[in-house]
Amino acid sequence: MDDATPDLFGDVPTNSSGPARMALSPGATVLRGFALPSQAAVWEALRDVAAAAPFRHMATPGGLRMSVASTSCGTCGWVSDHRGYRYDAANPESGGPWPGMPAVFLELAREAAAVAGFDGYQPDTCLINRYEVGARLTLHQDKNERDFQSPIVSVSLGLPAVFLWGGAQRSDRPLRVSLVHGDVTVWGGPARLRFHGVLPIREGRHPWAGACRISLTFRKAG
Ligand SMILES: O=C(O)CCC(=O)C(=O)O
Repeated sequence: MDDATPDLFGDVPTNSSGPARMALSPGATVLRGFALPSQAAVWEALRDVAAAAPFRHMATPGGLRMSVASTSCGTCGWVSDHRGYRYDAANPESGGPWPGMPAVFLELAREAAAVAGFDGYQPDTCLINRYEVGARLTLHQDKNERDFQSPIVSVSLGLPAVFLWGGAQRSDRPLRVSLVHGDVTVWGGPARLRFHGVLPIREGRHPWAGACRISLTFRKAG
C-alpha cells in the first residue's frame, strides 16, 4: 500500500449495523460482518497485493480521472483507459502479471457466495478500490466479464459507505444501503446485472484504513 496507508494493527470496532443477513432483491444479499473473523489476514494480504501492484487512479474512456484508486489480483485485472473498460492479464503499470489471488481472499469470497446461495464460486479476479473522502462510483453495471452466471462478491473495509442498489435500468430509483467494515455484499442470478454504485465517502477515520474505504470486488471475468 502507499504511504497514505496507516498502521495495520489497531483496534477495529465490531460491526453492529443490523441483521446478520439482509436481502436487497432476489439474488442479492448483504452479509453483515461476514469478513470480520478473517479481517486481520485479509488486511495483511491486501497490503502485500498493494505493494506488488500499487493503487492508481485510472482514466475513464472519456479521459476523466476516476475518483477511486484501484488495483487488482488474480489471473487478470480490470483496467480502464482511452481504449475502454476491460480485463487484462497484464498490469499496464508494470507490463507484468497481476499478483496472485491470496488464499484468504478466495476462501472468503467462496464462503460468502455459498452462504448467499451460490455454491462452487471460482472468481479469477479481485478488483480492489480505494475510496478517499469524497470518492464515489456512479451507477453502473458490471458487464465486462465473459461470465454472467457467477455472482459478484464485494467486501467492505474501512470507512462506511452508502451503497446504491439500483434496478435493471439506470433510471430505476436505487435503494440506499449502509455498508460498514466487514460487510460482504453478494449479487448474482437475477441480480447479476443490476445497476449499483457508491455515494461519495464521508469524512471519518477508521483504525486500520485511516481516512478511506476499501472494497474487494470478486468476479469471474474469463
Ligand atoms: O465498492 C463497492 O462496494 C462496489 C464496487 C463496485 O461497484 C465495482 O467495483 O463495480
